[in-house]
Amino acid sequence: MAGDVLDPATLAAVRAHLDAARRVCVLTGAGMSAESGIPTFRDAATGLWSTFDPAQLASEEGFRADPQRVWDWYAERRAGVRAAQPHAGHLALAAFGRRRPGVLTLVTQNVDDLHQRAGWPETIRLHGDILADRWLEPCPRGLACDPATASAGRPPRCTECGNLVRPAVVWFGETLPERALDAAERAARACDVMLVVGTSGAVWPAAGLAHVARRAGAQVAIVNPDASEIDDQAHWVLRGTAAGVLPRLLDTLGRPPS
Ligand code: BV8
Repeated sequence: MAGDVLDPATLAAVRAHLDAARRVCVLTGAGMSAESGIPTFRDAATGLWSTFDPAQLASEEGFRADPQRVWDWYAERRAGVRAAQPHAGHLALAAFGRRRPGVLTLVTQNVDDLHQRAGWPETIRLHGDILADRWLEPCPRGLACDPATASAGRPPRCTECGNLVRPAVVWFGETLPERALDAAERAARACDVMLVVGTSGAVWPAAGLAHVARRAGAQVAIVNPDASEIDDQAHWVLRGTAAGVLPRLLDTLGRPPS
């Protein structure tokens, strides 16, 4: 938060690159939502869930093994997302994007809707939407029922064919939505600056976007209070939090120099 002790020279250097950039790609992870009260993914398996590996819960295998347990885990997380509000960092990113039309591409690993609620609806979602449902299987009868019509239950079940409802997120072992990943990779290749906020860099292929940007010649800056697995891709590291650093990085970057 505001108490972050940031190196003024690093802050000034990253601001100068952002100010001059024609294209900025921002990649956010679970740390972006932490100050809105949503536990990071690694922390999402605490309390009731502390005996489970989140990657096991966030998998088709885990869901098939115990649909009710996984459904309840998501129900608890969904309630947390609905109760959360975007923080100053989300608002700073959206405001920067609006002040500089055509400059910002915002890519998130997060499954919450905080970037959208902060005013950036065009956020590219690599790992889906925790607030949406989908069917576990293709319908054996070829029907196109709406998961919202499923029976009440934990999880709900299709009244026509017995199909289970599951959250519309990308589980471990599942491929990312092709259009989202392609758009994210194009933005990483084309950007002048990549800003990576609040990710451990542990999950692929999302973590690879920092490597793509670096290889393509972008300046890479990381915002994270702790070390991450992709720090070696950074030209600049700002050891602070999303809500503390982003407003100081972006808020006074006004409209582009005419
Ligand atoms: C796939 C939805 C084809 C579900 C999620 C290459 C190498 C190694 C492994 C693989 C590889 N390619 C594929 C894999 C396998 C796997 C993978 O990456 N495994 C890892 C764990 C080793 N990837 C996949 O399965 C992907 N699919 O590639 O398909 C395939 C399949 C199998 C094998 C090969 C190819 C699908 C991955 C998507 C999984 N779904 N989410 C749900 O949420 O329930 S990912 C999930 O974990 C989250 O969405 C999140 O994105 C991710 C965790 O990462 P972070 O966002 O970084 O969060 P984390 O908690 O780790 O870290 C938080 C960070 O925030 C920390 O650094 C912390 O310091 C910082 N922080 C804390 N507070 C703050 C802060 N920062 C700023 N401010 C703060 N206040």
